[in-house]
Amino acid sequence: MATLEEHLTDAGCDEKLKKLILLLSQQAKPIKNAFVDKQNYAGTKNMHGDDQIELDKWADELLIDVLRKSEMVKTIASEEQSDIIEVFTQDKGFGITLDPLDGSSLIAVNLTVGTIIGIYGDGNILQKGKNMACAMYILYGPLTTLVYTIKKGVHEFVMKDDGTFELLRENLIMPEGKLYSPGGLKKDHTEKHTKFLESLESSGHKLRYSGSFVADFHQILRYGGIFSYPALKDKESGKLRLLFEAKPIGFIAREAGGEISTGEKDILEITPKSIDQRVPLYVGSKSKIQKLEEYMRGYR
Ligand code: AHM
Ligand code: MG
Repeated sequence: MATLEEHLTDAGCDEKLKKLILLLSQQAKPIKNAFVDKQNYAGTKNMHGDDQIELDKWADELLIDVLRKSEMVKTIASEEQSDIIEVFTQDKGFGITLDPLDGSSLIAVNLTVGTIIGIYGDGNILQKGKNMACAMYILYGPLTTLVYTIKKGVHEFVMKDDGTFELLRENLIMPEGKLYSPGGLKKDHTEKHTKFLESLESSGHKLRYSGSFVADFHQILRYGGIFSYPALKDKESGKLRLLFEAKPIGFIAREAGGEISTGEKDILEITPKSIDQRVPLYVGSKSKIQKLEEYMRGYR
């Protein structure tokens, strides 16, 4: 089975981008190993008001430190940091977005969490998601796996004991599927969203929701269906963050034949105004996103 490095080479990946993806993949082992010792709350909050877990902060600092030293990166934005980090580079350098540990409330209950990464070729992270050079995530579950796309298919790798990654599945395509993963409290859902969820329920869709977006999305990617974290009655933008969560996951979904939408428009077409922007989010099989948009327009 091909290693991640061989796979990137065979795909004709640009040498610098390959080096960067491999560098990021090498952080999976130290992060996974740190789960044992870094379970406590750090006693701090991030800019979104979430309590930071020790491991969250540690993984954030590790990734930022490694990227700063890489001499390949111009800008870094992390869900755990309030400002964009500018790094001096000789040439143009990449732009990176990081959700160091998505789903971190699940660390304490030993459910799957993950690192979500977006890579922009020209250092500008405040541009449309469709312009990304690469999106990837690492899942820390029973296996540690890595999913990436450089717009040449979506591929999944598994980490071996030495921390390197080996191909598990190539060219993932999201099936139509019958799962739904609904975020947000039912009492806060809008009428249109509720109607849409009821249509899924009455047509035999099964509810699967863990509270870790990246893990819930991975299940949708493999088995098909739809994940939602919608606009809520008192929070029009929902919960999930455009830069750190929506764009990279959407980039992977689209490449696997799926779609991502706010319910009204394509998330990969949104130019972010700020790094902490939130967005109502639906991601899943193409026909389900089409149906959802019809519900949102009031056509159903
Ligand atoms: P996090 O990045 O701080 O972990 O927050 C994002 C998480 C997502 O992974 C998940 O979809 C959502 O928050 C869960 O929220 P809720 O607890 O409202 O279901
Ligand atoms: Mg997150």
